[in-house]
Amino acid sequence: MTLLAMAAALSLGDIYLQSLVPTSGAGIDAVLDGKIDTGWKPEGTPIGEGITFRFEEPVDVKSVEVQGCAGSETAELDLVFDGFRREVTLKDGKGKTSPSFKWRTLFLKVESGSGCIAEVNFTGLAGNVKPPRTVHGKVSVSSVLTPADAYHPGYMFDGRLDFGWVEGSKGTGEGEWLTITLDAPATVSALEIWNGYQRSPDHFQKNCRPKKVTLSIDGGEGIALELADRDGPQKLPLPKAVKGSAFKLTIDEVVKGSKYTDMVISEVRFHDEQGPLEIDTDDVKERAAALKTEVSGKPLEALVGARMTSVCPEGQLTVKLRSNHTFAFYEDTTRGSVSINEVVDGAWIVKSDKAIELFGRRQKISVDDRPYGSGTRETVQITGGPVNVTRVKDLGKDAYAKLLEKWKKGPAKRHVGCAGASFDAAGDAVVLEGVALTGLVTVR
Ligand SMILES: [Ca+2]
Repeated sequence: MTLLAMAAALSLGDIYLQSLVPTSGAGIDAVLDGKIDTGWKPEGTPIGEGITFRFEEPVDVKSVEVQGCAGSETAELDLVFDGFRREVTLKDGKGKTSPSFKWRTLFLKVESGSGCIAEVNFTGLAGNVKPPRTVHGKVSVSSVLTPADAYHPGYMFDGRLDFGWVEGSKGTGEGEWLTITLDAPATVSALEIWNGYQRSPDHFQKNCRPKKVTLSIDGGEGIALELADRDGPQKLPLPKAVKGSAFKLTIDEVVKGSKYTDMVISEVRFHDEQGPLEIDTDDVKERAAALKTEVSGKPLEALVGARMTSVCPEGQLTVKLRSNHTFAFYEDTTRGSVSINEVVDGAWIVKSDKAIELFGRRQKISVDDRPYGSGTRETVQITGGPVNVTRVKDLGKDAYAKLLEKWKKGPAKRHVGCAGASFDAAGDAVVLEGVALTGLVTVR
């Protein structure tokens, strides 16, 4: 062993991820516990589901090795490193890839197979990769914008940068507060805040974000802190580390949004002497349980967690509504010589037995490859609104015939131009109709 190798071996420690977030499903820490008999499995249809691994700093790994659970001997995965996609095939349950660049965020996406992942191993790092360190606590806030399922304070601690707490009082958020009460006291040396609404630059600009805040620990004297007006994380060191369990953050001054008066914080983390500390709250789990109760016995129940795809091949639409109130849909269209790929994701809520509402962002990539075409263009915008969700058979023959007539005159015609879209063939299919989302889909 060379001196360098010895030094490296001696310095082996644990590397804590900043975030480890599954799109759905519980027990995500099992993919990093070193045991092949424990694993993570998404809820519902596995295709399109996945896990986000985000490191504190860019990493230079030698390889990423994935081990499927027993029964997942073959599967196709996409490993997306900071947006760069590598295909990985599990053979005899194993597969790996070696990104040849530094990256910070990996999205492991299931393309086929059972979706059960037993282990993910990162080689070439000076330590073992671990889930974020956590401390359990409760959060309360001065107000929440309606609907709370889209904006509740638990979203400040869910590891997702695109979900946050949105206050719901009149005004622009000055005087609003949040309190975090930890089960066990922690010695906090800094706060880390993802300021404003970081779902997209559009969301960030249009909503209010804190500028000056006061932190009070266990009712002690307030510590004044100031945030920069930018997205990404920002670490706010305290003048000295303070041990406590009740942390109250009051918003004293905001930067006003260009469109909305709502103030947003996307993510909050503590730092103690060992590094970042994630706060584990029950909000997201409780709301997922409440959603299951809400849709129980209703037509929506069969759709939650299921993968819905277009009835007609030309439709090119895939929709997923998850029980944790997140959704994603993918739509590919062609207009003349321009091909358009759209991904829409965000939060969804139940509006009624026959309608949902979406709150999200639309990421649109259009490609025009003609010699004088506009090339590749990418835009991200706020989108959402109500969407009627009705089974064809519940709509009835006459109403469905009227709908077909209307759709055939517009862009939705590609959803109904095939034999499978006839009333008799499409009985169990679902009509989705709204500004952000329209199509005829079925669970496959
Ligand atoms: Ca969040």
